[in-house]
Amino acid sequence: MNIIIAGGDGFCGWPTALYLSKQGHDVSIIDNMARRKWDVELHSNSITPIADLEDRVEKWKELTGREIRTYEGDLNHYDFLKQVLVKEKPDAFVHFAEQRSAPYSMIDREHAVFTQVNNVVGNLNVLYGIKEIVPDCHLIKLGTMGEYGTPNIPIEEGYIEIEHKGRKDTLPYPKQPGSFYHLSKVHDSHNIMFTCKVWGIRATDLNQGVVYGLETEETKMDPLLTNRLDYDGVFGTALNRFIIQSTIGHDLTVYGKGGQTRGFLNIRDTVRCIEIAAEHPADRGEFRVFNQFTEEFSVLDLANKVKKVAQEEGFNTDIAHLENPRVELEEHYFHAENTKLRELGLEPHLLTDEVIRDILKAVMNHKNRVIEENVLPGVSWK
Ligand code: NAD
Ligand code: USQ
Repeated sequence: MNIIIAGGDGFCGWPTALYLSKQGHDVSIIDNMARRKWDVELHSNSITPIADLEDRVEKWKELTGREIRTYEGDLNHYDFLKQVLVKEKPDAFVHFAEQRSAPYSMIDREHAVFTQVNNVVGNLNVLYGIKEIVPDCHLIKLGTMGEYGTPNIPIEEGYIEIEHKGRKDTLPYPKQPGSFYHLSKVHDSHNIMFTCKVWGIRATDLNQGVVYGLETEETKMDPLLTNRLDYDGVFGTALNRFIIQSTIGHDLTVYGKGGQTRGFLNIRDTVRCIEIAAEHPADRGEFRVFNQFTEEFSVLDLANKVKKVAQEEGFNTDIAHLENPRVELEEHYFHAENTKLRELGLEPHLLTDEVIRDILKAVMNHKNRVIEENVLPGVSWK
């Protein structure tokens, strides 16, 4: 299968590109390197040193004989996108290429506008590109579990059956996102759903939970293939942040009470979920939604798990309950369905102490790269 990975230089996209290439697919990457520029803007970095994309793909070719073509450019530039689609004629377009940090989108008006324009217009261009150039191409779009928010009823996979005033219908599940970033994903989902209906686009929206971990079998093959790993208060995500904090002797930064519960998954499962979606394309005109996570945890559960493993490894780790910089429920009901990917063959890598220990040991080697001022949260929702 010819597969384009948009956002293929990023945390999820890079290991996915390698994995799909190893599985025998003909892979190319689109990326505008924006994520590396946001590090410069925020005076931050990946805790792991990451090679340039060109060096990464060259090393991959040297090790495996497999070529991954790269296109440096922006999805917001439609002429660029069209040229890539004409050249590659992809069977599947995997779309990771968005600004994905909730805090970044809440910095100020400029960052909110940038996030929504980058994400919504980029995605709209992808939809037009598919319609005009490769109408049969399957769009595999990364959405987020955060589109749903935290309702007081179980979260279904995209749709809910409703009975109202004696009539029944199956409708899109209500969305209550918690940041301008998460809102951009909701806007994307609506645009995709609409174009499936009116143009017959085939699309899978993967509502992914928070991803943790660092390496996959492929990224471990050589230091030049190492994945990025974020720890700062803007791009770092809960579990990865806690593990890195424990290695530098920082208290684990639980925001508020810590009862915030989310879906989580290992990066090894992210790459497999994309493969599953690609191998089972949506039908023409179908807007299919999968909830892509394997387990649910509260933030405090995660901090306690990390604290236990870190203490076993000799670290003096404690948990701090910081004033919550976000506006969100800190104690709430949360249960989401996630059966569709399992039915198609996903075998989850669950979060054991050993998994935490492995990530901890991997980041230990790079802990001198951590810029400590970047660890505490600096962006407020109010
Ligand atoms: P990332 O920031 O590491 O990677 C995104 C990549 O997309 C970057 O390399 C960036 O340079 C590129 N990009 C951004 N805007 C672009 C544009 N307009 N044109 C071309 N390239 C562009 O993010 P990630 O963690 O790999 O997340 C990938 C996707 O998965 C995002 O859409 C995100 O919303 C979604 N997601 C991530 C997580 C997570 O925990 N990391 C969880 C759920 C969903
Ligand atoms: N949190 C803490 N302490 C921290 C960091 C986070 O308590 O040091 C809390 C947050 O307040 C929030 C929860 O942990 O309640 C998750 O925060 P996060 O930063 O790990 O994740 P989030 O902002 O939701 O965003 C991340 C990715 C995003 C993706 C989303 C999936 O950055 O791209 O869409 O996870 S989900 O959360 O399911 O929407």
